[in-house]
Amino acid sequence: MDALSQAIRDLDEKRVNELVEEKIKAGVPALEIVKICNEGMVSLGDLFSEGVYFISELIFSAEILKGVMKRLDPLLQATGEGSSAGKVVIGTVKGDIHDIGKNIVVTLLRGAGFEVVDLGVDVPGPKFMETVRRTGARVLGLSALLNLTYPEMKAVAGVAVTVMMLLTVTDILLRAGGRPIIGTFEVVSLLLAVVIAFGIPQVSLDRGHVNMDFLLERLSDRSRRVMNTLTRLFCLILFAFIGGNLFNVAARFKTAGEVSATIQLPFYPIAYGVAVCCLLECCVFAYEIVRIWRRGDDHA
Ligand code: B12
Repeated sequence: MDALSQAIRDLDEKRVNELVEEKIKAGVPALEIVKICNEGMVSLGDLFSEGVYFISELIFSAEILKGVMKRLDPLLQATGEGSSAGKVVIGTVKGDIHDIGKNIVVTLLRGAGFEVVDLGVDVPGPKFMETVRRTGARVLGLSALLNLTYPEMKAVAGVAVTVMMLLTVTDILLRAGGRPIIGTFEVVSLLLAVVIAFGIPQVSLDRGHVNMDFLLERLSDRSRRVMNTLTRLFCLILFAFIGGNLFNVAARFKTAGEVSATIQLPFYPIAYGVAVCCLLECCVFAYEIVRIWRRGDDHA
């Protein structure tokens, strides 16, 4: 572990600041310093979940990191190209107040020329949807560090399903009168991608997928855990592969300016959203693997 990560984990604020200065002087990119700090925060978080640290230490760690971010912010902003790249709505979902990571993303997006509408923390699902509609933003970023908040992401999927249903029903009714809503098919197809992508992490966490328990139940406890670990690992690799590829596809859509046939909806924001959700799904699988071995949850 890097000395800076260690100093963060040990809550040694003075040393953290010294090491950050040293790294800046040595020409280490600001984003790389953030990454190193993040490793320290993850390790500190583990100590918290093991009961070694308490909430007071967590709060102190946040203060240390906020100090570091104050120093790094101008450097992060300078990494951008400065062109106007589009509008992004972002926020931390309801029930969650973690915002250090989200603020870094905001800084980077602004630095890269995006116009960012930051809704802050503890933001309810409908507020996200309303802001996207009002601002016409093409990218929506949801930040969530607590597992408990996945239902809020599911709520975004829920709103998308409702819009799909209303649109479809209205379109059918208007079609009867010879006045269909142009573009219904395209909007519904894209919303379907949103529904699947934003719903899938919660489905995995709830184990809402189809399981073949009747086979697993015949195995010994250890073999069952190994089997469960292997399936999660396989899914993790699969989703990482799909997510990675989708980022490339989204970038290609963006460069090529790919839009839908009738109402010219751009494809790339949806592709980016689905890619991010695939990576989130990887986190769920990684968490499941830890859970299988940590808590002896053999049916995980
Ligand atoms: C600091 C911290 C706090 C601070 C937060 C201060 C703040 N203003 O943000 C305080 C003390 C308030 C806090 C409170 C709690 N915390 Co806390 N916290 C942490 C800790 C140690 C670090 C988080 C952090 O800032 N990391 C550094 C940043 C740079 O990384 P990041 O947030 O991951 O962000 C990066 C990426 O995720 C990504 N990213 C983030 N957002 C977005 C958004 C988009 C759109 C994109 C593309 C990318 C992106 O980019 C960022 C830059 O690389 C983590 C440990 C961990 N493993 O993360 C626990 C952790 C998240 N906390 C945890 C818990 C349990 C809590 C509490 C419930 C504790 C309690 N008993 O009260 C409360 C919950 C309060 C609430 N309702 O939200 C658990 C969550 C467990 C879980 N999975 O559900 C963790 C994992 C600790 C642990 N191992 O147990 N916490």
